[in-house]
Amino acid sequence: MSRSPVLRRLAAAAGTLALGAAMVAGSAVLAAPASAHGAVSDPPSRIYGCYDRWSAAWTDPAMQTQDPMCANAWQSNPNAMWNWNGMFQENVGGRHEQVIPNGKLCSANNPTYAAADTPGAWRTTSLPHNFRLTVHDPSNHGADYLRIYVTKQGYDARTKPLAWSDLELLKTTGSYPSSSPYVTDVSVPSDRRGHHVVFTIWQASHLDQPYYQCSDVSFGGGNPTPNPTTPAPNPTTPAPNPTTPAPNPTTPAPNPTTPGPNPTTPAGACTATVSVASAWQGGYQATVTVTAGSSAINGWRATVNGATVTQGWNGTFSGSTITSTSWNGKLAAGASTSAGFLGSGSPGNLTASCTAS
Ligand SMILES: [Cu+2]
Repeated sequence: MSRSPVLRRLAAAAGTLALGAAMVAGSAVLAAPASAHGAVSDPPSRIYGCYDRWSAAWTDPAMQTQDPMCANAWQSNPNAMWNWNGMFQENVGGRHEQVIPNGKLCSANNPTYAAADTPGAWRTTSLPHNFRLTVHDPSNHGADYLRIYVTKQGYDARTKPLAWSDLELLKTTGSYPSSSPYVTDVSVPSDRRGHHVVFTIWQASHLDQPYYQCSDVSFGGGNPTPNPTTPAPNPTTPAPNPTTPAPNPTTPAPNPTTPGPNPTTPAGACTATVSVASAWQGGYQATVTVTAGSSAINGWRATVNGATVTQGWNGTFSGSTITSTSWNGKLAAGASTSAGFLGSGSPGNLTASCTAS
């Protein structure tokens, strides 16, 4: 069998990855994840599933043939896989369809997880039309509700990025106390056959912090959709630098804290705080929370002192200065929004400041 250029390139990248992994301590890639948040674990959501199936062997070239979409996701951003539990937005106010654009549903509109939006031969979980869905949440945030959708018959998960119009709402649950897991029984119309996507919104209770995730499932007895044998799509980002050590997920994650509005902040001003959501050897993930003062603001610029930002989201980043985007710049008096970033090195003592515009 002759191999396509893409397959050859992937094989070469895997060889590089394997070399890189051999250079770092095995314990770095074998340990349990940091646990600041949670994910849909059954049927496994895309990023969680890739983490769960491959974190102990993420440099194994077999992933490219056995689980090609996971191979693409791991190559796109290994940090995202170790942070499988962070697929959320904040302060959405229930406006899920306004905040998450079509084509970005499976990443929670979080660029860190962009690979999850790529259509393709994601590995599916075979399910009956009545099944039980589980959200695994080591941080015990509780849930205001779980909202569960399934794709309409005819939707093709292998070719089309998921849009809201592809979904049929199945149920919205009541609330759950803050003791994970959150479990609900789901009934899918019997016309669904083959590869479908179950889309779940988990509205956590500790903050206005909804999580968005796609689980690839297969309905209908027999073996309607064999699991992947097709090649992964062209990686859009280069393979990770083999000399970069794998993130070490053994470091416990501090509980992120989000401050309330500060009543002493003057009109037309803002405050910013920074909290580290999870950390590992050589890097960390942090959230910057910006809060308007006693009057509304039209935009903001926050600077994180002491951070070396490698990747950010929900803002425009220049070094460690974050400028608000079109969707999170306008804040009512006392309202908050957040941006996030991956930093290199140790987080140390981070502080943040804010200027309103
Ligand atoms: Cu959390």
